[in-house]
Amino acid sequence: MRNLMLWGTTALLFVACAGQQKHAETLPAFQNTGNPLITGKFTADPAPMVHAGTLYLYVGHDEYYEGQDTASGGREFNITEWLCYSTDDMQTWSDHGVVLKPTDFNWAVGEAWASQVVEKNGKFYYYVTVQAGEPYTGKAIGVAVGDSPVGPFKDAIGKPLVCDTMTSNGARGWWNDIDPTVLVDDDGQAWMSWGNGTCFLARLKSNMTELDGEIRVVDLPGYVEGPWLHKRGDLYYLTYASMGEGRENISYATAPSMEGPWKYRGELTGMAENSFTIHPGIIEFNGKWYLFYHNAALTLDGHKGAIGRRSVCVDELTYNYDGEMNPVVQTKTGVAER
Ligand code: FUB
Repeated sequence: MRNLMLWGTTALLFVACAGQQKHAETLPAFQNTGNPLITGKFTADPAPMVHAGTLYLYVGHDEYYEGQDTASGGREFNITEWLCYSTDDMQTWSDHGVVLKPTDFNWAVGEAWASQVVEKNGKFYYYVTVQAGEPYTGKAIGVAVGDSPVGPFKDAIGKPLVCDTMTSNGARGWWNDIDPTVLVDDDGQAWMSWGNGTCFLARLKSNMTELDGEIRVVDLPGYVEGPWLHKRGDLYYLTYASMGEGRENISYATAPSMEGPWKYRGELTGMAENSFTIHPGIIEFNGKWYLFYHNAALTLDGHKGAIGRRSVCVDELTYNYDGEMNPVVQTKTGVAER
């Protein structure tokens, strides 16, 4: 009987592994040839996550449409889905395709702006920016949940996690609730920061789908949008898109705790090639740190890069003795091995 059970377990494991391998083999793949990293599509707002030895990279899909080049007022963007890519070594990348869309939130009417996925207790929480429909207004933050890094993901609460009426209408009014970033601290406490024109910060409840307590405002020099939270050792980092000379660059602040005080530490990058926006995504993987961002240097199907046709890139990130991040030079070679 014991032998039979052992055989059964082995057979099940074999079937499960064979299934996984087949899945990996059938995914489209590409090699890292430098920056831009992703060259098959226009992509933006990179959000890396490491799980079980694999780096997952979530991005928005910038899509060309007829008339895009003369559009203005936010219509330069046409982003209707989020994509996921993964790698075990930063060189060979698998393409998992579309993993979530604004239409997966029945209260949203579109616009797949910046997002981030984090894992807690074996669940994967996908925080997104969308355009909310009635009865909500403006930009809003939603949260979807799944049992695997590549989904399927389902709207976790059936309504926005943050909508316009919940925050002060500072510099950017109805569209300041964008670009969520979440840090799960070592004690399990999760924090979310977001915002355009104003940098908001709040605790999340342990269920990851409700805010816990007040929404604070973090005062950061030149803050525009795209915050990214990470921790290295005992130091907390809040990296963000700031206003450079007419276009965005990346700046950051550090703090000894998520409660602050946040100290401005300077610019991390210059402006991105050909792009008004830039958006940080920072992660440690296999003993190195990486800064993901986007520029608009790619030409695809005869369409040049533009404000709404961006391309995700990656360069290595290093720190100095006191935890400052050394300025990152945006390179063409990226982290491709030659
Ligand atoms: O991709 C749309 C918006 O552009 C993002 O939400 C911002 O961070 C900026 O990259």
